Amino acid sequence: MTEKLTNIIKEKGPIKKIGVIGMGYVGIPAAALFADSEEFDLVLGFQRDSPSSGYKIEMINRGESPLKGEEPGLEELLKRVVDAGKFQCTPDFSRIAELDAVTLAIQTPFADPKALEPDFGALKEGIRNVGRYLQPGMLVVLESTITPGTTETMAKEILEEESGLIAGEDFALSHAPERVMVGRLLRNIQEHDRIVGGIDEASTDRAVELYSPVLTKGKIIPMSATAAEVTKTTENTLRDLQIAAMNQLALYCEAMGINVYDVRTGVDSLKGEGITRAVLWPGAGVGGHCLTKDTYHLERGVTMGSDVLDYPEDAESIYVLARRVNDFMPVHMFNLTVAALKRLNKDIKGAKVAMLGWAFINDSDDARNPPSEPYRDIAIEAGAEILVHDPHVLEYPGVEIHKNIEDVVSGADVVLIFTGHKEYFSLTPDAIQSLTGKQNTVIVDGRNVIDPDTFIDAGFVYKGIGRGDKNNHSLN
Ligand code: SAJ
Repeated sequence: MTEKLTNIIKEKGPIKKIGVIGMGYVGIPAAALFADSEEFDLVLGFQRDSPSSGYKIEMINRGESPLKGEEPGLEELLKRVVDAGKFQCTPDFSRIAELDAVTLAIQTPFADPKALEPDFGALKEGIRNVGRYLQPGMLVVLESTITPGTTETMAKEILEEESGLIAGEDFALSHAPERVMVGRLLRNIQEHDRIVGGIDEASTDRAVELYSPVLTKGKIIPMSATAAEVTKTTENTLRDLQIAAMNQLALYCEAMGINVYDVRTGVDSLKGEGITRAVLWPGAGVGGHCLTKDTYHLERGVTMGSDVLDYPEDAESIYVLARRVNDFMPVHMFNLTVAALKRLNKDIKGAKVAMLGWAFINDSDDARNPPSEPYRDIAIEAGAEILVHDPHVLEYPGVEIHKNIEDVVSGADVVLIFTGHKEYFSLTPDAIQSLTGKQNTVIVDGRNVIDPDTFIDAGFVYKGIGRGDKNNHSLN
């Protein structure tokens, strides 16, 4: 920590004016909550006036949220702070110069999911814009999910290069990762504990001053910037690992002819006094924009580490292995499909497959990195004819999403359940049989939605993830 920065900040006084860069599902609620606090006088939301998202500027300045879907409390909060003149949206990045603190909440997607290289292009542009107008004593906070080491290296370098100022001496620099879930944005920001990590103590302290006023139930957990980056990527990496542990167990249970859900109930019964196991759920795969990428951020971060990693020779990272197990599940769904058809002396080639569920998560329209996509790709490759139903997903590039389940199931040889949408829990053998018109329709349950015996007794050829006790049932 340098005296110089501490003195400049003391001279500047408490944070009063804040900027938020990136008017998306992280930036908008964050800006509105800063504006709603008595501690702060003005919040500026910065949005490029681009053809694709420039419309947000006008909308936000009318007090309307450009975010899709239900966000409890956000519309009213936005209206209130805009009408009070405490929050406004602008494309004029030069106004950064009048602020005390700036946060950046800019997406860091994969440039190409196969390459697993993050696309930091938009984030770098945002950081460069801040650097151009950076003033002594300002605080800069990165909220995006980033590879551990990014704040201390890439962000610091760009800000210093653009401003001619020195991080940790002339300005404060921190990382405070977002932990919000669509549908509960405001509540998550207010109630989740907030990880706040500075490149030095003065930066951490200034970021603690910025975030404390918006927390209700949540508390601040201060640490270094790199520890904060590792915390964020690790919380998703460990979740992915826990899911992979259950997916691997499901595959073992199928091989051993037992029901993974009996085993899960048994293991989960060991509770309390610190002996609880985090047993998640096996399924048709892991999708979304968090768990599919954060493991690779963590893995890349460790290569940027200061010391050589001491690790068992030639052993693969368990985290990367977890990703491989989870990415295998759609392939396993395909293998179950082929095995079931074989029991009817049918081939996947030319088979009509009805896929129920495209979204990566139950009862949602979010179809980012859906496990259903790799299944569809390999099944089409193998010559199957695929129709996709999803009650929530409206469209997806290159895939026709049907809204009428009858259109998708009629004449099908195979019915697949890929997403546990609540609509699918009421599927009955008769309804499906009358649509498929088949003596023995194949049904493959990827999300433990249907009761195996109900369908087996009605003549279906059943396969289910983890259902080793049912997957080789006798045919009626
Ligand atoms: N999944 C399983 N088995 C499980 C849980 C999930 O197969 O037991 C699958 C889901 O079907 C889905 C994928 O994993 O395809 C991801 O599901 P998710 O519930 O983790 O949802 P995400 O990807 O939206 O994760 C977000 C993360 N939140 C943030 O990044 C702020 C994650 O850290 C949260 O733990 C998670 O939400 C949550 O708990 O809701």
